[in-house]
Amino acid sequence: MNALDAMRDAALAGDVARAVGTASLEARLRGLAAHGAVGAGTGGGVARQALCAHELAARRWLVQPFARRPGYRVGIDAAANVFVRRDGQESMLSPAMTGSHIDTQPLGGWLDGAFGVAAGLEVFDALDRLGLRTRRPIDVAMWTNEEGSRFAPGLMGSVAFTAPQRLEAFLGVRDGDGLRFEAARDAAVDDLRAEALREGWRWMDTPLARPVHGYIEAHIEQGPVLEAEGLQVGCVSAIQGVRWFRITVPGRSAHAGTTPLAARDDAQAKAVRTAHALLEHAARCGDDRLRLTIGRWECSPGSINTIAERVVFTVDVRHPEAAALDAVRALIDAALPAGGQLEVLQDKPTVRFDAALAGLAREACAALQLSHREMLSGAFHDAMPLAGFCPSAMLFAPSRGGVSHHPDEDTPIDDLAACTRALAWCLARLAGPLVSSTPPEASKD
Ligand code: HGY
Ligand code: MN
Ligand code: MN
Repeated sequence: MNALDAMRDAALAGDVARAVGTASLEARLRGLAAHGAVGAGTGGGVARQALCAHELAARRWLVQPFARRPGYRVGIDAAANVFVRRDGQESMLSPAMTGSHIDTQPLGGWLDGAFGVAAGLEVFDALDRLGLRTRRPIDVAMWTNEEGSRFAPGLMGSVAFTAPQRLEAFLGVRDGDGLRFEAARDAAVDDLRAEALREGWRWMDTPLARPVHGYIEAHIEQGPVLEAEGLQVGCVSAIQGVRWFRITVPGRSAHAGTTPLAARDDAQAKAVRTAHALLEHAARCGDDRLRLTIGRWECSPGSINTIAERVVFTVDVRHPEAAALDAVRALIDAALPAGGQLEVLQDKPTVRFDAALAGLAREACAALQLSHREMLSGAFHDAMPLAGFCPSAMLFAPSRGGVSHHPDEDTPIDDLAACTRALAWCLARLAGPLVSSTPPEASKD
């Protein structure tokens, strides 16, 4: 590409970025939050776990404005990932892709994942406002079950998309009520296909592992760094490694009042000792990059006056270096009580993003004069499996107080809009060059 074309593309990318609407972005985010909102508005948090009724309704709601708009198509794949496609001039080319997830923690915030999907759809609206068409198609993905809190592991949708052979094992995973992921997946696919038939949506086939030209995801930081440094955007260079374990400790239930300590086989006492060894390691190892969390603890029979016969608890450990994760694994093996069971639910090594695409993110911030820095992601994201599948990168918006996975999760809308503008700039370049075209009329409804 010659210098003149590059300058023209950068100028048009700036136009697309400036066509991002703060009000329309906020309206879409607040409308999305209403699907599963606890209490009025967004302050009470959002309960929209993977593939529950709220999420299926939210998927239909997000897709609907585009599904009949000329130049757009919709699809859902075998992992129930939903895609909204904006056609390009050369529609056979592999797409530039963005997106994130709209499933939440059992009681999460209104922006985790939701922001990346809303930002991608806002870029579509910005391109429509300008009547511009990109060379490549652009897909906005709504990945299935990123959180992993209903069905473990997390990232099921994006892992299955990038490695279809993994889907089979996911289908048999059950949630706390014993429902198989396969049943929830089937219901989600049927639900969207039925709506598409009812509404006459323009449909497209979306096979797993179809080629993607590049993937860039916008997400809230979910940590304190950007806010503390007063920066607008994080250009993410890597995501730290994460491992999830489920530990089952057996015991024998007996009477709390009559059973001498020496005669007990107390699952609770044994599990607490194991958990304490892990927490002590995290507290005393002197490595403040280590993140170790015991998030779920189930005890049976759970009666105040009966010695526990079984405890099941989870460990979530994160670190940029595999050796630190290995050390925790070795400690678990050593501290596991006799008869204890260890299941590895998730083991994802640190991923580094594509240097050129991470550079484009920084170029976008410089062109748009957005204060920014390069940074590591403490949380995992759908860009993690995508990073091993196609050139990938991420953009972060600040999180107020660094809070996430909590109803207080929040980000000033101007910061969300700034990050969306950076995303728009990147997508315009990734899917470019841009040409003017008759803007797809807004859908009649
Ligand atoms: O747990 C995570 O890192 C992500 O927010 N699901
Ligand atoms: Mn997320
Ligand atoms: Mn999350």
